[in-house]
Formats: sequence, C-alpha cells, structure tokens
Amino acid sequence: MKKRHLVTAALPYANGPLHIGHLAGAYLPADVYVRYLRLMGKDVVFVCGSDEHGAAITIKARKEGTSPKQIVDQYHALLRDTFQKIGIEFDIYHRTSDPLHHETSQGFFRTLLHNGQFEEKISDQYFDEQAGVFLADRYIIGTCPTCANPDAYGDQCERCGSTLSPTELINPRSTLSGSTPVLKPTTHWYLKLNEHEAWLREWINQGTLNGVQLHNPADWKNHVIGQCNSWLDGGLQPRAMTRDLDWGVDVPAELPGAAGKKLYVWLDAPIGYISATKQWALDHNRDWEPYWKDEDTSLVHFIGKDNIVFHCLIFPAILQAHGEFILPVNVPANQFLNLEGRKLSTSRNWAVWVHEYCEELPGQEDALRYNMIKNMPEQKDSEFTWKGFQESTNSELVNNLANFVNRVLVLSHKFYSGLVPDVDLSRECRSGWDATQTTTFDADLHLLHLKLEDLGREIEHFNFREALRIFMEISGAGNALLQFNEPWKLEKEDPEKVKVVMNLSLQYVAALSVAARPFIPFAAARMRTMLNLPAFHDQGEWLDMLNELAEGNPIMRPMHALGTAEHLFTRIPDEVIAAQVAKLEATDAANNNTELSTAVATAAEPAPMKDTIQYDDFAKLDIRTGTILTAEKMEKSKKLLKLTVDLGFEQRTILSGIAEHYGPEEVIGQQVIVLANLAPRKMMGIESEGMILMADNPEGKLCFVSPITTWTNGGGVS
Ligand code: B3M
Ligand code: ZN
Repeated sequence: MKKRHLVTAALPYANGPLHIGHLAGAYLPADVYVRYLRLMGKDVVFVCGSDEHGAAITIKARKEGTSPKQIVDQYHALLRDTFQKIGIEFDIYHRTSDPLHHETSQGFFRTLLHNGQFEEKISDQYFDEQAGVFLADRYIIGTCPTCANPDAYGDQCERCGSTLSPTELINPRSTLSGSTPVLKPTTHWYLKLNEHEAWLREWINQGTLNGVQLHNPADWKNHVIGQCNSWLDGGLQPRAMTRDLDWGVDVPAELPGAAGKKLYVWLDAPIGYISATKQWALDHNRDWEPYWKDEDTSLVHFIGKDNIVFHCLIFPAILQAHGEFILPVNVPANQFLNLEGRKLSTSRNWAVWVHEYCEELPGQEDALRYNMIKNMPEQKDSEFTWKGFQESTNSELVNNLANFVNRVLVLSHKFYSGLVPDVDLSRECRSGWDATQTTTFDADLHLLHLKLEDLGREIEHFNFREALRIFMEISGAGNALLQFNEPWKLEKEDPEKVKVVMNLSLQYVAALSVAARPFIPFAAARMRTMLNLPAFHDQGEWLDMLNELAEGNPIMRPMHALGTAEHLFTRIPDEVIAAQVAKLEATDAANNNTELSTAVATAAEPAPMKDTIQYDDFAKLDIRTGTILTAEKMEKSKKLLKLTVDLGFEQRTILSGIAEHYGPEEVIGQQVIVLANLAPRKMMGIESEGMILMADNPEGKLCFVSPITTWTNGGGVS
C-alpha cells in the first residue's frame, strides 16, 4: 500500500438535497473506505465540497426566482449538515464558490495555456438577442432531429436519448425569453483532448503511463473501463474549456477575450478536490502538495457512473496537461440505485431525501447506512425498497447483531459481575462456525483474526457488500457460539467451559465494535461504551487489534470491567414503513395528476400539422420488415437500446429510443418495421443504421407493429 491516501467523493451540485442514490453511489463507499484506512493507521485525507457552478445552479435559481448565490448558500448548508447527520466524515467539506478555489482553478487554466494545451477556436453559438446573452446548451430547446420530440434540450433529447448539439435542433428557442436565438461567432479555449487519446487508452487498459505501471487494470471495475473505451473508440475531440456565462469562475482577466467568459464547470469542479485539499492543509498547518504530487500517494475518486468519463478521461488529461500531478489509482464508480422499482428522479420527487429520513427516523442513521451498503450498486443497478429496509434492520441488525451484543453483556454481568473472565486454554467448547466441531480459545481467536483480515481485504478492493457480509457472518458465528453451548444452562454444571464461551463471545463483540465503525459508526461508538473500551480516535485501532490477534493475544484482557448493556438497535415498526410508502404513493399520485393535466392540455391544443408531403416524398422511404436478433442497454443512456436487426439480406445495428418501454430481453425475436434508408447517424459513439418504426397506443406506450399470428372474434382483421 502507498504511504498516503487522498480520497475524493464527487462534489454534489448545490441545487438540491441529498438522496439515497447519491449516498449509495459515492458517499457511503467513500466513507466506509476512509474510515477503514484511518482505523488501519493510514495517512488519509478525505475531501468533498459543494459544486456551486454550472447550468444546474443557474437553472434552479431561475426556476425559483432567486439568485444563484442564494441557491448555493442554501443547499451548501443543507448538504454539509446532511452529510454530518448520516455520519459521512469528510476531513473537509469545501465549496467551489470559495476564493481559494477560484484562484486555484484560474492558476490551472494559466498553466494549461502556458503549456500549449489549448487551441482557441471561433464557433457559432446561439445568442438570445432579447436577453443579450449566449445560451448554455440546456437553455435551448427545440425539435429533436431523431424522434421529433418538440422539447429536446440543446445537449440531449430526453425522449430518444440522442446526444445533441444545439445547432442540430429544429426550430430552436431560448428558454430565457422564448425568442428564436441567432448564431453568433464566439471564441473559446479548447483542450486538445485528441492529443491525450493514446496515453489515456494505454493507461486505462494497461495501467501504464510511458511504460511505467501505475495501477493494475484488473483492480478496476469492468463497467468503468468499458465506458472509457466506448468514449475512446469514438475518438476524443478538442473540448471547449470555457463558456459564455455570467456565473462561474472567470477566465483569467489578463487574457485577451476573457470578458464575459467563465471556466467550463467540468474543468472547475474536479479542481475543487485540489482546492479543498489546500484549504484542509491551511486549516491543519499541513502541506497539501504531497497528496497530489507525490507518486507515493494513492488517489481514489468515488463517483456515480454518470461521472465516469470526466474522472477517468477528462480530469486525468487535465492533470497530465498541467504536468505536476499524479493520476488516480482507481475510480471505483458505482452504478445506480433504484427506488421501489423505478429510477430515482429529483424532478419527479421520486426519492428518499436523506435529511428527511434523518428527521423522520431519528436514531436510525445506521440502519439506512447498513441497508445501502448491503444493496450497494457496485457492479449493477440495485434497488431500495422500504420493506427490504425494514427486513434488513429487524432481522439482521436487531435479531442478529444487537441480540448477540446484548446477550453477551447481560450474561457477563450476571455470571462475572461485568468482569471479563479468565479462561483455561485447554478447555474445549462447540465452535460457532461449525456445529459439528469443537474448538479451543486460541483456535477460535485465530479464526476470528483470519475473518477480520478477509473483511479488511474486501474493503481495500472496494467490495463493500462482501465486507459487510463477513461482518454479519462474525456476528452470526458469535450468536451460534452461544446457541450451541447454551451457557445459561451450562453455568451450573461446567462453569469453566462457560468462561471459554463467554470470553470468546466478548472478544467477538470487541472485534465487531472496531469492524462496525466503517459501516455503522454510531452503533460502533455505543458498542465501545458498552464494553468500556476507549472511544475511537481513528488512529490505527483496527491495525492494533490485528497485531494483538497475530500475537495470540485477546482484544480484551481478563478482569477488564465492562460497561452496561443497552439496546444497540431498535425495530422498525410496520407503521413507520407504511407512512413512508404512503409518502411515495402521494408523490406518485401527484406526478400522475400533473401528467394527466399536461396530457389534457396537450390534447386541447393539438400540435400543428406539418406541411403536406407529396407521394414522391413518401416513396423515398425504404421500409422493410426485420427481426431483432440481439438487444442490449446502452451504458450512458436511459432511453436507448442497441439492437441488431436482421433484414433478411443483411444485419443492421440500430439504436432505438425504447428502453423506457421495453427491456432488452422483451424485444429479442420481435418483428419490426424498419426505415432502412435513413442516413446513418452516430449516437454516443455508435452508428445507428436505420430506424425502428413504432406507434403510441392510447395509453401512450410505444407498440411494435407485429404480424398477425392469432386473432380473436371481433379482431376486425380483413
Ligand atoms: N457535480 C455532477 C454530479 O453531481 C458534479 C460532480 C462533480 S465532481 C467533480 O453528477
Ligand atoms: Zn429525440
């Protein structure tokens, strides 16, 4: 392992509260990892902060009729407090509106410019003459050239998933004034990403840079490498690093043409990790530079999968372009968490908001953390349900863990007045790991040692679900140790044997109090009090424990005086779950009402008919039937499925915007009608060679037009 660690968690946009998807995606895995490193006595700095720039902020401010500054102040405070309540323990929670960050990112910009990393390019961009401003992509809406959605955004069509540029929109309009924007030339600084493509490809796939091994790509998640390669295969293009905006970090004023220009938010935000480290160093009288510049630092970025390319390609390119910085050794991005069968959605309020959870279920912070880690979307999307949450709390935390800890403490007070008993090392008892085996004190302690090492290794490899499973396995073995030996019955007959069982059980509880800290830190602290062990200082307690066990020493010595037993966890009653489910149902009803009224409004105002076309125009369409042979979801798109369609005479790759209506498994084998002579179009790095024709049914679901195989009376087929 490297000498020091710098761990970052994605800077959340300060335009809304934190939900469970954020927690499961980036913050909890980062927090578990960092807490473990601290307990292993590592030199680690954990940085985060609010991302306070970008269109996300200004759009929210416009929506609420307030200023961007007010928005970021409000949400920065809420985010900071929420993290604290749920036990995410950053060394610093900074913010990108801080002057130190502005200076730092401007400094970066100057260095990149000085290093010849930019090219200045003039391009035509949309300008709103009424508002007098250039328009960010998200401020322009118009008709999607792919699916005719009249409300596609300048960067993406949310109906068909196409990645767009504003000039591709048909009938563009400005969301600021409603007017038609005009194209006006503007100059921007473009990072020559194309010049970084070759080394990025090598670094991502081999883990080497100029032949030097920096990391082992086998340690990276497949989906992370896959997403990077799909971008690399599409070819990296120069990317504008400045924008015409009035909110953000100014392009350094001394540069000609800087007026009215701001740094691109994906240039400024990741540099926020560096500014945060600088501020932490200032606050603690430390040096920030080794954390970013010394090869003996392990830099790890925790993010959600929508941020992969920015952290694995663009930011590394920026760091290399600067020249003094190290690269991350891993970017263990998680996939997405769904809620009760649906995608989390901020705009539809389909979420569990963490600050509301903390208010409504006070004292149950660890129960949420536990459930999120247990279901963490490490390799694929996963699911949060309130029922599952109740189940994991009541049957695992209460019935297994809390019950074990409580029984051990209560019995120790009853049998030994709360003093850890001394044991006869030659005595045997039944093993909690295997009902058919007997064990001795030393042998069992050795097994515990091995389990704790396994658990730590899983955390080091970002396998948090597996680590948590081992944690609960230890608790389960502790319970079984009691169950198989029944000390409450045996105490009269064979008190010496009971001492072995009870002392071992106490060692299990002590081990669990340390191992619990990364996952359920509040409960871990309560366990320390119950055991009358020192509170955590996060200075190598786990390592000390392993060292003791390696020497064959127990974690708690005989005659150590225990504290009193309290309840470690309380059950989640049915009413609490019912109330949360009702809250989601109300959200659902509200969403449907809005959709209904939008649908009614749309129905009352039919879209104007398009111009009449002549038969000759229609005859240009080459329409064929085909069969879907394969179907898969596209990594970065909610809407697109990638299909292979057999037209009888050839096979085509077609991207179709139906992923929200059909899963890949449902469409394989389906007969479809294909517009076969549509000009090929590249979307998300893949060329689509045609279009699947489908129609909305009265419920608004997209339907295939399928051949008649059976028909019923009244089917009206002629
Ligand atoms: N704020 C995007 C997001 O929340 C962005 C992350 C920045 S990390 C440097 O998805
Ligand atoms: Zn579209």
